[in-house]
Amino acid sequence: MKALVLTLLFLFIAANEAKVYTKCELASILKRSGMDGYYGYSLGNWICMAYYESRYNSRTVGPRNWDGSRDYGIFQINSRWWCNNNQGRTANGCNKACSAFTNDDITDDIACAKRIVRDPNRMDAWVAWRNNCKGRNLSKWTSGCRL
Ligand SMILES: [Ca+2]
Repeated sequence: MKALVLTLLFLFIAANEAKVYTKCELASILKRSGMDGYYGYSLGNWICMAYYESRYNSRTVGPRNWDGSRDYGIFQINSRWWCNNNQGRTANGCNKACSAFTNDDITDDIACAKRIVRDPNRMDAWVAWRNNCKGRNLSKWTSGCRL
């Protein structure tokens, strides 16, 4: 019985183990994906945004928003506008299931972030970016990284 409990506990922990990127790991991936300067936003903006949105955890699912939507993944992509979580209305602008934004492959998350920033709100779409990164000196977000 004890072994069973321990096994279940282990499986539970393993299933919930999240991929948490390091700052430089993410910086390198985003740079390779053409995010440095994308729509005029330097790399530091994207790293800073991801930090304050998800702490670089690709499996983050946010709490329910006022409109019933949720935010998914490393960039906290919203289910009302950008992905479908089968819970209420969605414009599904990135034409994706929200679950695609909670795995460890952030290729599609990056593609969706590029789509989001092309909208008139630009990076203001990310409240955490607006509150913590916008207009600031962002050099620390890429410092110490070999890019
Ligand atoms: Ca993904």
